[in-house]
Amino acid sequence: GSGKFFVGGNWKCNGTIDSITKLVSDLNSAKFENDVDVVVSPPFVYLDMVSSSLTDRIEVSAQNSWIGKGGAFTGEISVEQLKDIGCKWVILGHSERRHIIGEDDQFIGKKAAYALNEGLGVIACIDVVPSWDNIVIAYEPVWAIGTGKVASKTRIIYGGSVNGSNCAELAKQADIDGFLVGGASLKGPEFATIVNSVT
Ligand code: G2H
Repeated sequence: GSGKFFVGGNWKCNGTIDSITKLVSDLNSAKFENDVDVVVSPPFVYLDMVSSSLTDRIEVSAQNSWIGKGGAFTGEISVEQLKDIGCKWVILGHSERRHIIGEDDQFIGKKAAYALNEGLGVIACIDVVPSWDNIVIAYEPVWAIGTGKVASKTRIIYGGSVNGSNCAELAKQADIDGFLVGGASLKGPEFATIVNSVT
């Protein structure tokens, strides 16, 4: 791995005030290993509530953000608004947004650039690669090409049916720096098990 273990809980479009209050209380009383970045991503309408009731040990993430500054964009949420309520991260390019909502690489790329420029962390999702066995990632930031300046460290996390039973085996793999967890992140104790699978 190339950095601190990272575990994100993607709550997707799930939860009510009641269920999320319970989940936050379970997360607040869970014991997490020190060596892991822990992030949860509630639906927009609960983001502020979660951000203000959750322990500082866990950071919050949005599940989407607008491509630029806010304004006349009905139904959208700006990066500035996310930062205003204490949100530190945003998930961009999740397969559900690509396949169900129809977002494409260019649109997602614009969102990522804007969010990063404004200081949000981006959990960038790639979904069409059938197998990673024959891939090396060539990260070539424009500012580093031919300028003599160099970058950087990138964490690669795995998402897709991670749960309390398979996390230990997955976490052992040298090229997995963490997880993006969907369904299993809706249960506090199981999510804690996954966070603590750090090796
Ligand atoms: C993939 C993943 C997390 P799940 O969508 O984003 O969800 O763990 O439910 O497969």
